[in-house]
This record gives sequence, C-alpha cells and structure tokens, in this order.
Amino acid sequence: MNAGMYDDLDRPPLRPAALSRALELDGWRVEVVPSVGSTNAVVADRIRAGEPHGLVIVAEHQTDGRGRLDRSWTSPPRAALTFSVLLRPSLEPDQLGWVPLWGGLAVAQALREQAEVEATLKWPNDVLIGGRKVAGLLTELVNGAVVLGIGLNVTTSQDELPHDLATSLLLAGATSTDREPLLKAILRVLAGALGDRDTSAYRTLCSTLGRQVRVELPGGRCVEGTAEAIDELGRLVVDGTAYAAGDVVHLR
Ligand code: BT5
Repeated sequence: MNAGMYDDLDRPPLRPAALSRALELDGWRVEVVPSVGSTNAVVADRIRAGEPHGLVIVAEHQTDGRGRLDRSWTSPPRAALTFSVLLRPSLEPDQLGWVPLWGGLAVAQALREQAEVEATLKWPNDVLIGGRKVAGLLTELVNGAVVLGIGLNVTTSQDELPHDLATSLLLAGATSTDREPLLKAILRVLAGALGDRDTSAYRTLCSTLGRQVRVELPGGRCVEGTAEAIDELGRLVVDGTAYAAGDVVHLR
C-alpha cells in the first residue's frame, strides 16, 4: 500500500476539546499538539516546571519520536497514537519497576477490549499482535516523576512501518481504528492498573513467559535461556537470573 492513499478521511484529526472534556472526568488533563519533536521531552520539561500528576500530551505527529536506548520511533501524521503521560504515583520503591509493565498492560487490555485483537506483551512492555509489535513504550524518570510515553500504530500501512515485525491495528484486523475511543480506553485502564497494583494480570498477558528467549543486555552482553518468571520487582527471570532491563527476542 502506498502512503499517499491515506487522506484526511482515513486519518481524521483528534478533537482536542471533546477529548479533554471526556478525560477530565477521569482526572486527566489532555493537550493535543499538531507537531512536536517528542512528547516525552515535552512532559519532561513540564515535570521540571512543577506540573502535577495527570498531564497527557498527545501529538498528531512527532518529528523526533524516541525509542529506548537512543533508538527512534517513527510514524506518519495521524496514523498512530503518540502520547506521553505525567505520573507522580506514590509507590513503594519495589513497585517502581512495575510502572512500565502496568503501562504496557493497560495498552494490551484496552486493545483487547476496544479493538478486539489478541494483544499480548513481550517483556518489558512491547505490545504484540500475532508476534508483531503494535505498540512500544518509553518510560523515563525525571526528578522523581514518571514520563510514560506510548506509541501505538493505528492505521499505519506495512510500507510505513520500519520492519516486518511491526504491525498496526488496521493491518491486524482490529474492529476499531478510531483513535479517540482507543485513547480514552487506554487512559481509563491505565488509571485502574496504577490504582490496583495487581501483578498477576501482567503475567497472564505476557507471551514471553515460558519461552526460549535471547536477552540483549544494556552492556552489549546476551544471554539465552527459558523465561521462567517475572519477579516481585518486575524483572524477567531467565534460567534463575533476574534482569531489570534488556531487549528480549522470542526464539520459538
Ligand atoms: C520503543 O522503543 O518501543 C518505545 C517507543 C515509544 C514511542 C513513544 S511515542 C510517544 C512518546 N514520545 C516519544 O518520543 N517516544 C514515546 P524500542 O523498544 O527501542 O523500539 C524502537 C525500535 O522499534 C526502532 O529501532 C525501530 O526498529 C522500531 N520502530 C520504530 N518505529 C516503529 C513503529 N512505528 N512501530 C513499530 N516499531 C517501530
């Protein structure tokens, strides 16, 4: 498919006033911006300026979308939901590692509910449909507050995606590709997940558990083995050793 086939009818803009009215009731303050470098960077600046919990910055387009480890996140205008949430949760220190996992869980559960797709999670928080990545999350800590950045491919075509292991809701046959209800569902489920602090729902949707995996560790070292568990800190346990960060490849 060619990107030029998509026009405003296929990718309608978000309606900022309606969205922020609807989400205000749940305690979120939503701002929609037409174009920005990275929504995570905007929220980080707002944290430094003292902004309280609950701000959500949504960009119709990002010119410098960021992934983890200095990688980038790319998406054509209005084809995706790209947004960052400012969280100031009062957590026990051992719950901090769960925040990114609860973020991924919220996206997966909202997609199951709202778009009727079999979304699962690749540890720590890639959201997959049929083994392909539909959403990625970038969590950053800034002055003790959390920036939870979410990129969800909605109507992106295969040509517009960076590789074959990426997908979008449209490509995966979702029953809805309407970004407003999707965003509302994600934020509603996220508020619930942060409130419940339940660690079992994540394990249920985590397709990494029980798999043979390769973990590419931050220093460049790799380990291979069986993903046995998620421990109480949210770390992935592979053959008896717990890892707090890394890129996981599902081997089979
Ligand atoms: C992630 O990084 O998956 C985190 C992505 C977070 C993006 C959101 S958008 C809103 C907020 N503001 C930001 O600036 N960022 C957040 P990582 O696991 O490192 O994956 C990055 C890799 O995924 C890249 O190296 C590409 O190979 C691939 N990639 C890039 N764009 C993609 C897309 N649209 N869909 C699927 N994969 C993509």
